[in-house]
Amino acid sequence: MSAPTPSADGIGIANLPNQRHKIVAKRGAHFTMMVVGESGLGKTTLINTLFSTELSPNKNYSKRHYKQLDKLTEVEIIKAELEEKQFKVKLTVIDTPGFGDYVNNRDSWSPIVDFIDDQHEAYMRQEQQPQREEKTDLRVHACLYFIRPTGHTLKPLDIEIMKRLGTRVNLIPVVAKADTLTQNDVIVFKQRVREVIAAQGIRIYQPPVESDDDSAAEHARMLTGAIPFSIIGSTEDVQTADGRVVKGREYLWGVAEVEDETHCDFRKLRSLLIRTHMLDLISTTEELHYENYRQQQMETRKFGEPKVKKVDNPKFKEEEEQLRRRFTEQVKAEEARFRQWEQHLIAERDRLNKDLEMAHSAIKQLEAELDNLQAGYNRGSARR
Ligand SMILES: Nc1nc2c(ncn2[C@@H]2O[C@H](COP(=O)(O)OP(=O)(O)OP(=O)(O)O)[C@@H](O)[C@H]2O)c(=O)[nH]1
Ligand SMILES: [Mg+2]
Repeated sequence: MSAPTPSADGIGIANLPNQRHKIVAKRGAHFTMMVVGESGLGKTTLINTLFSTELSPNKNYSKRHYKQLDKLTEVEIIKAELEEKQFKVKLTVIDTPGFGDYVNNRDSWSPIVDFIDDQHEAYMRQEQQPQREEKTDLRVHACLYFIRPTGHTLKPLDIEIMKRLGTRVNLIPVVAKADTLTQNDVIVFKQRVREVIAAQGIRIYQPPVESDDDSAAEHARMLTGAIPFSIIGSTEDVQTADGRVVKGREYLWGVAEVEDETHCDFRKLRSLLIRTHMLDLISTTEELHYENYRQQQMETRKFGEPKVKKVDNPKFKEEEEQLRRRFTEQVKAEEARFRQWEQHLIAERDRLNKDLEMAHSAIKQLEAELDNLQAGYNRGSARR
């Protein structure tokens, strides 16, 4: 049997040996990948590069390619169907809008984490239905996380997001725009990123090393060593100094080639995704990430009960806390205003009472004077 080493062309899965692969091969595979990262790092470009290098019409795949915009999350869903030797792959790529690079911008990335959870949730709910065929399934099998090629290290925001993603999906970190760093800087940067990932306990996808297959094990080790994959994305055909036409980016010093392994790890990444590890990504998602989600949900709610929406969503908690604070402040301000008004009323009442008393005593005095006058008048008229 042939080993799952990267073949020069073709999806490669059709050739895979073991039993599970045969079963999946019969049904066809449904593979969903997602790109995540700061704005402008080349996520959309990488997707297009994948499509224009691997899934081009001159390869013998049948391809249906359409885009769908999810209004709620603003993700773009691109679907394609690949077929090779009667082995079908339904490929779904989810392009997400990049978030800003400023600190504390939870609002922009928590929808992405929610999206992943929501797909698990939707699948779980469908599993609980009596008719369990024909499920719509957008569970993410591979999530590419784009790292800005700063040459320094991971940013706190990267660490925070990667931690959350790593516990939910097969997380594959990539160094974006590798052509903007020198080859040596890429090596150093990748090493630093690996160190931070290890130190921070970020979970990333590790290609499994098969003990019974030497060349596959070697391939897996080579892939693992290349993580985070450095990427050059481009859909442009450019001409190299030696006259070849390749996908790449043109510079004064020459061409940065997408598919040249000395320039970047694009081929390794593509091989992992589309050729050698697609089925492993699918089965680890089912057996590990989906199962984790399912178990967690089973522990926190009764069977069939709807998801308690956003209970442990930090963004929601923060908002709730802010609302509560604002509400308390408003109540306090209102109370103070009321007390002031009450005091003002009491003072006014006192003042009026005093006025009234004064008016009363004035009346009494006038009455007394009147009495006196009357008495004087009576005495006078009596004398006459
Ligand atoms: N130098 C270099 N530029 C790249 C590369 N990939 C993409 N770009 C350029 O970077 C810019 C942004 O690329 P996009 O693919 O739109 O980036 P994005 O991550 O999808 O951005 P958002 O959708 O805003 O999150 C474009 O001008 C691309 O041509 C790369 O590998 N190297
Ligand atoms: Mg984009």
